[in-house]
Amino acid sequence: MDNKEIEILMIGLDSAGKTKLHYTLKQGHVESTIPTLGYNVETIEYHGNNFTIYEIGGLNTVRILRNFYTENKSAVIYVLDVAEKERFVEAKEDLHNVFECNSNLNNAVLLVLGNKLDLCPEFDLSSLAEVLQLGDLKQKWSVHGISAVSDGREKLCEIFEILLRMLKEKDNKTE
Ligand SMILES: Nc1nc2c(ncn2[C@@H]2O[C@H](COP(=O)(O)OP(=O)(O)OP(=O)(O)O)[C@@H](O)[C@H]2O)c(=O)[nH]1
Ligand SMILES: [Mg+2]
Repeated sequence: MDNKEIEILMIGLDSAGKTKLHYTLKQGHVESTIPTLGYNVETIEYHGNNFTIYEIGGLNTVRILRNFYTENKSAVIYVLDVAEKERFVEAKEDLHNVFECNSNLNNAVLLVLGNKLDLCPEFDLSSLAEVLQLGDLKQKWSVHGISAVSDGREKLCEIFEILLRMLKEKDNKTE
């Protein structure tokens, strides 16, 4: 299989766990995080592929930055805190807003990560498709559960396997 250079936009509301996930993927661990007041970019090598993740701070005032980083993105990772149910509607609106405002992302695949599963292990991930109204999106999507705190790097790297599979399926369809 050819080695791939894959650019990813990672977004989600503030405090969803994006930075925690990003640095655990990159370094294997991270002690503590502070709200991201801009963006972080890291390239992570996985099985010969380079995944460059552009992670944009989720605070209301920072979120707008993501609109400048949508070019050449094959995938969007949307991180959601499953323990913060009172913000699900806000997350749904945020997610749809991103795709409505950025036609660059029309062809991207979407991976929704239900994060902080350690806080509510009984959470029904399959409910997220409806909660976030994923069926209304034209992008190909998938939902996966994680804990950026208790899952190790190896487990979190399943995300890359899922993305590779989604991108391959999409390529097969458009050939
Ligand atoms: N229990 C638990 N806490 C988590 C998890 N992921 C992140 N956190 C905590 O949630 C808080 C916010 O995490 P961040 O990674 O800084 O969140 P963020 O999405 O980057 O937030 P912004 O930079 O504001 O957009 C931190 O205190 C993390 O330690 C998780 O899976 N489980
Ligand atoms: Mg952050």
